[in-house]
Amino acid sequence: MESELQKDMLKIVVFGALDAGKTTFVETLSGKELLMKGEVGRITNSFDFVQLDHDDYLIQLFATPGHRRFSFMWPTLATGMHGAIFLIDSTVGISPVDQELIEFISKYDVPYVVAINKDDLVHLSVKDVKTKLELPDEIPIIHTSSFTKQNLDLVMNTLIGIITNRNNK
Ligand SMILES: Nc1nc2c(ncn2[C@@H]2O[C@H](COP(=O)(O)OP(=O)(O)OP(=O)(O)O)[C@@H](O)[C@H]2O)c(=O)[nH]1
Ligand SMILES: [Mg+2]
Repeated sequence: MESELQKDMLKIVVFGALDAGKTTFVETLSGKELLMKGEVGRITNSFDFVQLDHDDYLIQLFATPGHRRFSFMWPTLATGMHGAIFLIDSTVGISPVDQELIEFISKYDVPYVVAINKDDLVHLSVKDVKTKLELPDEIPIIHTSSFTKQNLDLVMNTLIGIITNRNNK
């Protein structure tokens, strides 16, 4: 088996508004204790970090703070990322912070996947999300639940597939 050191590293960053479920997403997906869990009173004020062994890659997975007060962290965490996951909180719908975040992510020339999270509570339509965020056709939009693990692997595999295709061109 290839050792972790021989694998290519991918930096993937999870964005989303306050409480969208970013920390839970990273914890559930990894299934292990985070190397960094930067929260106080369940509000992330710095970042979360975990390292994952994924087939050909070593994934460095970060989650950002959603609170507007800590948005100064977003550019720092985005530096050098190979791809992003953007979480929407289905129980809230599309908020002004979502609009701001999608603009922010789009400025980086990296692939991203939109996850409509908390699908176990409220089901938002893909069409609605796509229209409200004015997403280009090529952006994958996937229903997820950080609680039930619904489609978390699919989100990660979809994003890694796009990054790999792009790197091979
Ligand atoms: N039902 C349900 N609850 C969720 C899901 N994801 C997260 N939660 C809950 O939503 C709340 C916020 O989750 P966090 O993972 O802390 O959200 P966050 O996006 O990291 O929050 P900030 O980093 O502070 O912006 C917690 O009570 C979670 O248990 C989900 O998919 N379904
Ligand atoms: Mg968090």
